[in-house]
Amino acid sequence: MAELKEARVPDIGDDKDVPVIEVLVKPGDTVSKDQGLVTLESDKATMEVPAPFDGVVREVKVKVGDELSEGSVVALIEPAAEAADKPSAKAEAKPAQKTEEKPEPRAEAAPEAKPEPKSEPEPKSGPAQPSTPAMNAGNPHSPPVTFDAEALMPGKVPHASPAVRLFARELGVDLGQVSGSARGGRISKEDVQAYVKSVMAGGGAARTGGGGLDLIPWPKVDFAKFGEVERKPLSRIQKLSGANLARNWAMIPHVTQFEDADITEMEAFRKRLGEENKDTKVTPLVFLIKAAVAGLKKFPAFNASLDGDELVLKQYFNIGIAVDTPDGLVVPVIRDADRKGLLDLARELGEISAKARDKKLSSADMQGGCFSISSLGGIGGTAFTPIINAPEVAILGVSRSAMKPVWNGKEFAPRLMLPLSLSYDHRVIDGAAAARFTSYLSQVLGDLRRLLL
Ligand code: CAO
Repeated sequence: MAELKEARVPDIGDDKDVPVIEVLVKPGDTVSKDQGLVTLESDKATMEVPAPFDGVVREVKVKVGDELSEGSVVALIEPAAEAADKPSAKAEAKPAQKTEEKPEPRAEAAPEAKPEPKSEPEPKSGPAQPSTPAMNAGNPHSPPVTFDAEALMPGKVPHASPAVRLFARELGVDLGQVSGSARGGRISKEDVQAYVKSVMAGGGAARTGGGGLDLIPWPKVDFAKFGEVERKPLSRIQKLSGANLARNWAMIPHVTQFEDADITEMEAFRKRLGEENKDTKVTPLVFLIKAAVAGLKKFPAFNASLDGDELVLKQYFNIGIAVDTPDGLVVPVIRDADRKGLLDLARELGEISAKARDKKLSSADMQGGCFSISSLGGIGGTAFTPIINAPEVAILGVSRSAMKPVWNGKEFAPRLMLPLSLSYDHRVIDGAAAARFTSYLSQVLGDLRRLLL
């Protein structure tokens, strides 16, 4: 057996007594030069101690929790025959010593090398190596390496070993988005895998692209422990709408404005219309579509979408209608609602509702919406907070009308009141504008002649 050589912790700058958090090799492992032997984690960063040459690990001298400083022996390695014959390999095998040479700063570790916040520093050249920033343990001329992770990655520095960082980088995962489940919140390979799975399943949508919500993992409960359960897969629509709703809820700053509209006169007119047009079902919703269009015309910010730093103001009036189907919620769109009369709208509403329930909607039927209405009036309730259908900026929720005593200045009079709940994107719409919008809707529904103005 060739002579065993020591692999030692190289110059790691000012860091001392740095704990071992991971032992990456065991006796008998064949290692190549620069392959990580153990991972150290200081207050600022994690770093690997690399093998100084090719060979076979014969003894590992440290365990997790040991605290190491420059020169500490990590392992005994039997150099590969070829490497052992090379004088340079022998030199490399010497214990790391401080060099008198003026060190050149390494590009990876230099504080001036400022990558984008939260992005992982890429190796300067060649294929990515597990050791970032590499410590050349065997080269006595290697400069001291400073591991100022804050300078490399300003803001939150995720705790993860270089191998996990490499793994994440290969998958394009921003470790800032991943919650660590290992000791001290450290991110393991399994955490990265779980994160990728949740994103693929739509559950991670809220955690990406939005500045990083630092959410704790979803609770895992063995429900069967507490009683009998049945498992039922989500429908395709539920999966799709769930992912959209979760993103919209997490990314849009929602505020909901409530208002009651006096629809006593409107209801009388609706009943008359119904009697005159027995083949068409005229529900309060068609009046709401008309009133919404009038509101969008008067308050163009509600008929807008955010596109980066710009607001896209639409000159058309397509209204999405939330339809409840046995498979979940869908939102078909009534196009050019401004050009359609109440009866046309009533017929179209009947058609799209039937199409939705018969699963015959195409994706084109659900595109191009400007503003949505979600009516639970046929079911009940007094108010709710609808979730905005991005990239729209507002949605109108409608609850069940009820007869209420309303003070008319002289006495309480019975009036049919319709509860409205307007959720809006506060990045685009201010509270005052929302209150004006709902007041306007209430006025229009209270006196339909206003639609003619
Ligand atoms: N107040 C009192 N009664 C109302 C009402 C209201 N605000 N809105 C509707 N009604 C009445 C209708 O007039 C109708 O009465 P009749 O049977 O006596 O004619 C009855 O309630 C049922 O109406 P409808 O629900 O069939 O029709 P609609 O035009 O109001 O709504 C549709 C159509 C497709 C929007 C609705 O069927 C639906 O799916 N609503 C659920 C939407 C939803 O799930 N939203 C939640 C999204 S967030 O999870």
